[in-house]
Amino acid sequence: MRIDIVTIFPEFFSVLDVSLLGRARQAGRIQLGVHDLRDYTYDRHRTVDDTPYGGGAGMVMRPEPWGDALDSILYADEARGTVDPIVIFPSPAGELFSQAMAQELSTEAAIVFGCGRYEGIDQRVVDYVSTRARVRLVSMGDYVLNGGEIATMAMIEAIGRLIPGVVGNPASLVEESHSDGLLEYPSYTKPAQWRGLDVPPVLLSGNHGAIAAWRREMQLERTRRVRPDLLPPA
Ligand code: JBK
Repeated sequence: MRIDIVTIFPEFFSVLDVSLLGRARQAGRIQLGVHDLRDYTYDRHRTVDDTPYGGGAGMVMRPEPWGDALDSILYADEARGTVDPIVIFPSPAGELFSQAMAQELSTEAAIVFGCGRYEGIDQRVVDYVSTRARVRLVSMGDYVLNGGEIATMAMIEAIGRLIPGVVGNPASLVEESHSDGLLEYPSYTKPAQWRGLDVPPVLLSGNHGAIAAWRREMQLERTRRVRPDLLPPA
């Protein structure tokens, strides 16, 4: 998968050099391009924002550098033979990100992330790019961030680990929270007793049927208690 990022903080993405994703890049499973939006400005101060038409607090990102940066990335994709890239703008006004969306996006050949700052990007950037590529506005959740960078990082981690060969043990992909629509059961390891706290005896019983039933019950109990919204109406 080819991933391109447009941002005014390219240094943020140096963490993608390490860990699982870093190894996936070295193995050639993920190709990453990080682009500084300010490289597409032509004034002395490398200005990327301005006051909003119609008034209001905060600044809006001007369309020209965004248009040039995205044109350049989409052109390079075409020249490389990368087919049909999807462009994602992290935004509190977008559709909510989910494991299902991560699953869907992990099958894309190329994703471009546009990280806005300030009060957002001039709407014409989204409107224009929509005429050239598939575009999605995606939200990580209903809280306020300073920009799209951290949301992009979270999406890249969620998507990247679903790419075949990126996570060493594919079984660990199926057993986690959200992959079956329920929260995870609690996990224990050695020692069997610690600070007066015992591992639930069923886990030491060797009875695989009883263990599976107990884990299922724990998943349901946790989900009912903290995330009833995840349960089917019944
Ligand atoms: C938020 O993706 N988001 O959720 C997001 C992106 C940019 C700014 C934000 O406040 N929530």
